[in-house]
Amino acid sequence: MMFSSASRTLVLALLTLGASASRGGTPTVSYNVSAAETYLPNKDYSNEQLALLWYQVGPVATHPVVTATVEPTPEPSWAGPGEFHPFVASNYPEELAVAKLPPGFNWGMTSSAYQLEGAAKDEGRGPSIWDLLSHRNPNQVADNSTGDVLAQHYYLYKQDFQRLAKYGSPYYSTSISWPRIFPFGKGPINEAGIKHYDDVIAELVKHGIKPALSLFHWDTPLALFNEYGGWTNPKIVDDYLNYAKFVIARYDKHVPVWFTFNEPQYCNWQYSYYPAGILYPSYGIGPGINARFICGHYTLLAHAKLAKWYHNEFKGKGRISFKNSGNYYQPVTNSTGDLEAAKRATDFSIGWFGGPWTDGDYPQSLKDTLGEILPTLSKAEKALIKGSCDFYALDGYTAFYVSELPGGANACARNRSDPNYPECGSSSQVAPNGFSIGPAADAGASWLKSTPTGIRKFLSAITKEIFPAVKDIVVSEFGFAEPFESEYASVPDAIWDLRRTDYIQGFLDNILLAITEDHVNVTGAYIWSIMDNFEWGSGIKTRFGMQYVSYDTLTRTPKASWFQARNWFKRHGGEFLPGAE
Ligand code: PNW
Repeated sequence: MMFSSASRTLVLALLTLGASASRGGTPTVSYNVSAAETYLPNKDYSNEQLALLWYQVGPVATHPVVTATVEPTPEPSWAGPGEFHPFVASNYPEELAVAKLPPGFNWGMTSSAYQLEGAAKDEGRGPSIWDLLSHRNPNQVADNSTGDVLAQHYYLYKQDFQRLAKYGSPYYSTSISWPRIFPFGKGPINEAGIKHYDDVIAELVKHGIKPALSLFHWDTPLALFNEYGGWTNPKIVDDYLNYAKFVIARYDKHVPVWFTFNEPQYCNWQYSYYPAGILYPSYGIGPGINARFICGHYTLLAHAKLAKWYHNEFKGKGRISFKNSGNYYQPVTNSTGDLEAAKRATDFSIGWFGGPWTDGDYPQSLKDTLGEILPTLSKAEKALIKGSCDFYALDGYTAFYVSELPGGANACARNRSDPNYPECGSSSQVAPNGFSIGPAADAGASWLKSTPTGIRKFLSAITKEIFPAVKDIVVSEFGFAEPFESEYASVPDAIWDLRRTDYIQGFLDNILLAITEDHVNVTGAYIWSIMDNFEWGSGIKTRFGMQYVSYDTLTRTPKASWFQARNWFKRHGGEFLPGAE
């Protein structure tokens, strides 16, 4: 096969498997050393090792037709809707009548590797923990979907980028799949995976689309989880650096924006609740609050090490940061308790990873509340973290009201069995007047309400109060899951996504108001997502795409929001590619 160097370990080749291959069955793996074959020093064992990893996942589906890279066909001429129903109007016609975006404003669509590529087992890719979780963990994914096939972007990227070029957005933000390049997370390199990404980057460059690339979007190589528990073990830092440096060295010439990590806050749920019987590290700690903060710790260190290497040693050409999952927390009243609760909520979400903008350390409230649960940062580590981001990247989707707990935060912070520990505040998306804080998204994204004025407040709060050191902020993701979109029997009905269209208009308007009225230096905005994809625990039924994906025919159809966004960027002086329609 396509591994460039042989792995010398025989350990996994010695496994005798007695695994139940059906979805939901608990795999049992017995180690039968007596059945070992003689170790042959010149034999490449990586294919056996890879087969064993995939055996742990179980049978992987493939698309019946699209199994190789497809050349693009001519684009249909798409005209947006609007003859009998207008687009969504701006709520700020006077303030924004002549408002223009600053020159060079970065904008475009987004996606991530596992959520869009499909072709899960093809061309030498190793499994990530998400292959295992989606296949093996009952109730992990609400609609039982997996990332096996999806929109087959792995083979249809040429068509997808041709469409983006016609759309004219100058940037495209996506991620590289670590286990496509290093199927075991480290060790042998998969040449086919590299060739694929070489082609992907070349295709973007051909169209003049600038890639903003995330090196990690939650798809930890399964082999590293098996070996040492993924992000709960310090070994992950070097393995990540080895992979990330390889990718940067190869593509930096063409990549003006690097994200070391997508939302390190994912440690909250990925390492709190992972099913210990299914993800079963042979080394490492089990799920829970310790794992959560250890995961965050090694993620922050890995980010800082890579970013410092990027500028100081590698002398990279681009800018580097990580994407933060952050929502605006509004205190319900101006009482001290509510104000403190909102501050705590912010500390525990974006403050946790705010070191690059402060003294490099964790917020005091985390240290006081978590005690020995929170790893300590040495002086040298703090120095490494401080200043390790070139700009602030905010994935800011929604907003919450926050109030003080009835017993106060302090009692909770001292009591680890309090159900609200460690955040020790109460957050809600129901306003005091009984309405939800904004119109709700699909039930599969129950955390998401449309709150456009929240993003404006948040952009000011981050740059003026929370991290005044931030001089440049990018909204690296925002987007909406139209309620019930998968319920429509007809695509023409589904693509009139009025609530998403309203969300996009409102967010863009408020991002521009933050620039023109509040003087916040917002330098980019990226919409999640280029097309419908795998929404983690909600699967494919919850759709975030600006294009509708018909999973039977693999057709992508632009929705009304796609046109609304393009009209908005045209009206407000957004830059378009020369070939744009
Ligand atoms: C982001 N929240 O995740 C991720 O980067 C994407 O992979 C994901 O598909 C997208 O948003 C939509 O969910 C988030 O609870 C998940 O506030 C949850 C939250 C925010 C972002």
